[in-house]
Amino acid sequence: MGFNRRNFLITGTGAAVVAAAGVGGPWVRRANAAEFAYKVGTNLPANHPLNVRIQEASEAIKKETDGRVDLRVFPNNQLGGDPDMFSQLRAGALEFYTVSGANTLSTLVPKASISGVGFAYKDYDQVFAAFDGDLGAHIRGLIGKANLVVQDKIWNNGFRQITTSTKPIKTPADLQGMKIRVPGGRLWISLFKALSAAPASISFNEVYSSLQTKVVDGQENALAVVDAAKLYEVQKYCSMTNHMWDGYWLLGNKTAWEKMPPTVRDIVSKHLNAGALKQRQDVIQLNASLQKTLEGRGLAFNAADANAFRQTLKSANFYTEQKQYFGDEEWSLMEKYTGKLA
Ligand code: X2X
Repeated sequence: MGFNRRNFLITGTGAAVVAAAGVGGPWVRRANAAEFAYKVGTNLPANHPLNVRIQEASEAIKKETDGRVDLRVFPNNQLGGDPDMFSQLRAGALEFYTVSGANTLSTLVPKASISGVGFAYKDYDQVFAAFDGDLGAHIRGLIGKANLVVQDKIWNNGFRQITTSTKPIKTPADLQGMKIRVPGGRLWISLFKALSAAPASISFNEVYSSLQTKVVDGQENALAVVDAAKLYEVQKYCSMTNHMWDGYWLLGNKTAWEKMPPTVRDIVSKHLNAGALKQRQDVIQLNASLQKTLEGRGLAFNAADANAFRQTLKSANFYTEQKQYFGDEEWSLMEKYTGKLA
């Protein structure tokens, strides 16, 4: 067969049909990979309700968007410690990231750490009234100004307790000079310095080993985290101080977020926020029931004198200094829910 226009066309068509039926072209891959395949980085082990509920939301999102959005959860610092994940998020290498307002987020948005003021919020009702109310709206506004996207509902890390390998912490005197691991960000350092401890900022991915090797004597976290991260293996005492509440904002990279059409974004937010509401209850229940389980795993529990701690903080001018740091507007937004602190 000589080369003529007719043969060329037939051959051309045939090649196109073969390619479309075969594997490997981008037009084929699009049929089974999501249009928005996004990662969610977290610092907690996979079995913690934070990850379980994000995973569940991700499945609902995939279904309702007909597979267009696929959020893959990377728990347990698989993508790096908090400072690493935060940089990845800001650079666009990570699309979503959960972070405590008092932890790494506060290095960019200092006032987000107002969620962690010591002995401020009385109980979970007060916390969620504040963060679903005017205080939360204000903080989300500041996060937005820092060019990050934040979902409306804050996730529950819980009220924090102190664990040690050395002794029970019943009053502030027991903390005197104690080397205690705290997360990054200024709030934790000011709180534990005001209580005369020796706080050291260490990323969560290094907490277990720093307790095991006794780089620090203790740490503080909610029982759900002590359990999920198996900190009971390297700690002896758990003091129920409830010294601060802590919560996670679910942050998004703005460019990645805006690539999704508004109707798709609404579906994503709807399921993530519904997941947060369920996760809050999961953690409340876990924190209420875990003491028995953890006692069974060898942790010795004791109560702590919350009033003595609050008095020490007052005498150390902790509240007056924090008020100055946060400013009148933020401080009164908080006191609207907590009552007067300074
Ligand atoms: O780093 C911690 O201790 C943790 C897991 O509670 C936070 O993310 C603040």
